[in-house]
Amino acid sequence: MRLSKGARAGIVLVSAAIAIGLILFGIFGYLRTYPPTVAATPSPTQPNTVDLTLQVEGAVGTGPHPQWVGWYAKDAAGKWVRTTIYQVPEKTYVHVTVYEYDSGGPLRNPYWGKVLGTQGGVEYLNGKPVSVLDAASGNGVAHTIDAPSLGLNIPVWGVNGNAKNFCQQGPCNPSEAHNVITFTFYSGNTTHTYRWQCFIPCGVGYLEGNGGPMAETGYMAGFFKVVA
Ligand SMILES: [Cu+2]
Repeated sequence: MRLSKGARAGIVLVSAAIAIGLILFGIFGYLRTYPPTVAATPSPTQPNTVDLTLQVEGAVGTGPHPQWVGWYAKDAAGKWVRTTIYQVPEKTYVHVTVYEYDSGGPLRNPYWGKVLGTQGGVEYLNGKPVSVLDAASGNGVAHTIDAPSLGLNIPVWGVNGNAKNFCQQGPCNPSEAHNVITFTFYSGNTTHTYRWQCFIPCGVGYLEGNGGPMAETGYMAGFFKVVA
């Protein structure tokens, strides 16, 4: 059977429309779920508390920009997921552990060295409580976790970039040079999505250090989703 010209044109047009629809569905589906959300897990020891475990490194090692600086979060199965979107319950204490593998330096604004918004006004740097970090000395500050609407400013102390076991590519592991920073904050009494970002212009190679990973969710910017 020979199809008429009109019928053939119709088949081509309908096929093209279906193909374009499928491509758009795929693209928007990807954008909706990227990067993924990792939920904090209930603390096995503390009441009304969830645990969130993160790591940050100079090169994430995976994804579209393996050389970019960025964060991972540990999911409920113990797998490291490259993301900056974290889900926590409302009216809950969030106990955060950060494994820090990147080198640091002086801060452009020393105020960012002050710990703000945590239980007791401190963070614990390798087990020791500190309320302010002097980034002009030692390894300096590598990154910060800032969620202004939660009042949170967490300076994260760097490692020596010349260390023999400096982690070159993520996800890193504790046999490589690192600091452990822990702190606890209250998630608040309402459901809300809070933006957070690193205040250190750590996008090396971009204008003033503020482009690239600094401008993209999943690297140096993300969200705390506070849910019911
Ligand atoms: Cu940073």
